[in-house]
Amino acid sequence: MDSTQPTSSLFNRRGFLKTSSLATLTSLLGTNIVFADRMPKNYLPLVFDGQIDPMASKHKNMVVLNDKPWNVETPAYLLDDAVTPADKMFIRNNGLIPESIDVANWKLTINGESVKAPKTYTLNDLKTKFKPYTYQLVLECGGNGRAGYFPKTSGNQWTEGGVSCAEWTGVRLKDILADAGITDTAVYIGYYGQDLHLSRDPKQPVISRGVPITKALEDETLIAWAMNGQDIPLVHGYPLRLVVGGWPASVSGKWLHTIAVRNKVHDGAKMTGKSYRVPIHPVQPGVDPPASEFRIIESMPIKSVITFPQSGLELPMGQQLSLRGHAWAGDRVAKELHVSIDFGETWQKADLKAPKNRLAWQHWAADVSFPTQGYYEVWARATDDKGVSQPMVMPQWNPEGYINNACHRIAVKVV
Ligand SMILES: Nc1nc2c(c(=O)[nH]1)N[C@H]1C(S)=C(S)[C@@H](COP(=O)(O)O)O[C@H]1N2
Ligand SMILES: [Mo]
Repeated sequence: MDSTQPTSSLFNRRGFLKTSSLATLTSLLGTNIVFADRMPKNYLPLVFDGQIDPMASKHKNMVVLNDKPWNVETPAYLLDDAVTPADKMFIRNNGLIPESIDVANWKLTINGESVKAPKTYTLNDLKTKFKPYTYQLVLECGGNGRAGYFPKTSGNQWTEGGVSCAEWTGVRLKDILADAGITDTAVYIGYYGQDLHLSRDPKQPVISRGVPITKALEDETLIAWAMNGQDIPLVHGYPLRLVVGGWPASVSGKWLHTIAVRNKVHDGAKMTGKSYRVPIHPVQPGVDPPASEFRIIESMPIKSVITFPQSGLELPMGQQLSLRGHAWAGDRVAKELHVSIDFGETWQKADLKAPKNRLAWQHWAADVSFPTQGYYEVWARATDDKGVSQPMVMPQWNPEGYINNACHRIAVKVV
């Protein structure tokens, strides 16, 4: 477990709450404290004794890939909900969870070369001076699927579960930028969050990424303070987060305090070098070209997941199987989804629903029958509105192991 004490500055040495309110505790816990009104004043709930373990508020079958920093993935069958609940949402941290969140004084600053004048907003300004919007937005880590590449690439070995689709509420970034005033030199935005580098050196940046101004100004690009109708859980960016659906989730900055409007491509931590970039031209697996031959990953590729049943199901002979899952396509829309039980030889069309809103994932379902007893694999393959489909086994290999959108497969034994 992480040896740091992410809540230490919230509590004094005797474990009494220093700053805060029930709202903070609720957010840290990811749920309400029932009978909170009967808790002794300044009482420290047991769960906070020692350190915050982000797994305390996660489903027990979540898979820890790394605990320093925390990287936790969701097994595909746990992604079955229409909207991903907090306890089944993957965690991808590059640094340490912030130790003290001063909600009462939290501010968002808009600055950078291409704002008319820097401007600062309190949380209350954001909540009261702008119109709030709620969208379901897919956040998929650029490294999701990395474990499927051969030769193996370094980094967290995500399988299928570095993806979520929660319901985010906040204000449109475009409304804030209109209020602050930007100039026509604006090219990109970059975010800054409050997390600490693993070295605990406050001068070392953790991650500061962004998107072109056109993507930043889309209706669905939110500065969010709520997830699934509640405060954003601490580990997912409490109290404020940039949420940009359809692009690598690394552009959705957690613990957000500043957005810079840049007159050039943002050059913050993990924007440069080979981070979140792939070779411009296809490379032979294992070949790592110089950084100048890489491009920034923008919209994520078409992808889908089978969320029911869990791989390994034993099904009685003669019984139909009702499969289901989700499909998403970055900035595009998934148009069709097909399933195969014979290693891709023949395909059966599934029922694929429209997204709840742009950049939300889409639910699909299909009933399949198996001709004989024995071992089968069920494959799901989505196609986007430009006719691009998922590769069946492995897409173009790349040195950092990004954007593996190969078909998800599950094993079924008919007995
Ligand atoms: N401040 C900050 N924002 C961040 C990160 C981070 O380490 N620090 N990780 C990014 C990456 S790489 C991903 S994939 C998503 C993960 O979001 P989640 O942990 O809420 O699922 O957050 C992004 N935003
Ligand atoms: Mo990520």
